[in-house]
Amino acid sequence: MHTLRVSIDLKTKKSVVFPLVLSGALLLLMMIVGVLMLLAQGKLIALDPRMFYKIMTLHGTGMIGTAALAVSCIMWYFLSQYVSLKRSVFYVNLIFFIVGVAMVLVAIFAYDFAGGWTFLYPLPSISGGMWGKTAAALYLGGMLVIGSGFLILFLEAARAMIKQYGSFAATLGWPQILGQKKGFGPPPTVVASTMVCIVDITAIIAGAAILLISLINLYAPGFTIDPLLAKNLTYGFGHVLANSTIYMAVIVVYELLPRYTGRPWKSNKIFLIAWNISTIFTLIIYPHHLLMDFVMPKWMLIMGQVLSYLNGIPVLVITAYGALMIVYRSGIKWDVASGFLYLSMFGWVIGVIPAIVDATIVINHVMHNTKWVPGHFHMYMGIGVCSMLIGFMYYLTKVEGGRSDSKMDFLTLWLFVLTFLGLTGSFLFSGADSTPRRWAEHLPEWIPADVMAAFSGMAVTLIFLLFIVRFINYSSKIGTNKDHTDNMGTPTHG
Ligand code: HEM
Ligand SMILES: [Cu+2]
Repeated sequence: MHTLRVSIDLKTKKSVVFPLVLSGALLLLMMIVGVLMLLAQGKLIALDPRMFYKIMTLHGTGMIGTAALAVSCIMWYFLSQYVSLKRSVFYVNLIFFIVGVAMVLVAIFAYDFAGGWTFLYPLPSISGGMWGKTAAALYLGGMLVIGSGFLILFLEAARAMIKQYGSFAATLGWPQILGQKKGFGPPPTVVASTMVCIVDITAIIAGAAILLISLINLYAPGFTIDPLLAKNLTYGFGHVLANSTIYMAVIVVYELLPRYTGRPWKSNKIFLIAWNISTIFTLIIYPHHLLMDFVMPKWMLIMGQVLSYLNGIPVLVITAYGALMIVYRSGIKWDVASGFLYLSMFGWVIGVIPAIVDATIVINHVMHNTKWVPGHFHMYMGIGVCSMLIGFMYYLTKVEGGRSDSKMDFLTLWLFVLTFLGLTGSFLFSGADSTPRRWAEHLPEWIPADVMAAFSGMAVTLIFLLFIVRFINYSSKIGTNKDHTDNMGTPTHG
């Protein structure tokens, strides 16, 4: 017996609505900004290079930050079923996020900060006259505020899980892996949330350290840090935070595909081992961003390369395989939400392949600063993470808000995937053609792919606008729908 609804209280259900609307609006804005960059690179509009780097900084920061906020709603929503979370902490993070975003916006548009979302030391303080101390301080401070909000959120999730299950060893299923306990480990959502807490708390602490040092360095230039250590801390933060979005988002797949098919998703031994491996690897593979820094210890670079091959693979394989198995001959009745969740697997798989290519040291020396890199991460962020998010939003408005799927919803589902493939395909093409990334000015030979990307990007943006309108239209009804049976009742689906 199963129902599509999740048994958590109404207030928790409603609490995710505003952050999801906010995230949707911000993602849309960032997409428009992305299209502007492409139009400029493709010489379809004239954009002052100074403005290009400002909006490039905005797009990178805004996309990663907003994606993290949006998928943290997925984690919060489903984790609430198993542990008791303090809702006030969820709101505190939201407030920190809004304050931090405001600081970042002021830094970029009022004070001209354009140092990139990676704020690589010592660039924020040495801008060659492009921006001043206030700009850098507001940007770094804003990032620190956003990071602190997330830190509090993950600490709360960690606290609640440890209270419920005893320890992280238990939530990662060590007793089952070691054979001390028979049967299945904790629910997949708890396993995934543990992983996310471990990697993100570590990442944010590394990030906070380098942000604070950079801030002090702004006002006390004598206070310096070894730039290589700074780069390690920065990527230890940036890589992990960006990467962890997919591990938060995938929770929606573990929770909903079983509800759609009436088959449980259990954490068996292989599942648990895969998540344990990915926990460690996610933390230690960031040196793949430093493959060009020849002064790095060689063993770290080799580790970064070899483990990058393996990093996402265990979780990706058990998840994609698990999704196939759970759906196979289940008689599932597809709707738009489950369609998105299924397609997200595809986005994740195809997004990882170019990443593996890039993580090879010899290839990386040629490819790393080309558009190949944005090509790969736009694939798994766009078709992977965004599809999981949109699937969650469609699920909420349907099951909790009484919306029903229209033909248009199905059409936009396919158009989203196809146009996003067009966008990322153009990026990969540019990369293979040796177009550098992060350049405002492109050579004539590079322009056709930019134009192709610009038009695909415009289509993606328009379709995403439709999703957001659809969500907002039904968002106020979330929690009020009585058509589907309540959690304790009899099933209406399956
Ligand atoms: C319509 C959709 C999108 C468009 C048109 C777009 C466009 C772009 C462009 C043109 C760049 C700069 C490429 C270069 O280096 O030359 C870029 C970079 C980037 N994008 Fe997107 N993007 C889109 C969606 C996304 C999404 C969904 C995410 C993540 C959730 C994302 C995250 C990033 C990041 C992190 C960068 C790197 C910024 C940097 O190099 O500092 N983008 N995007
Ligand atoms: Cu990375």
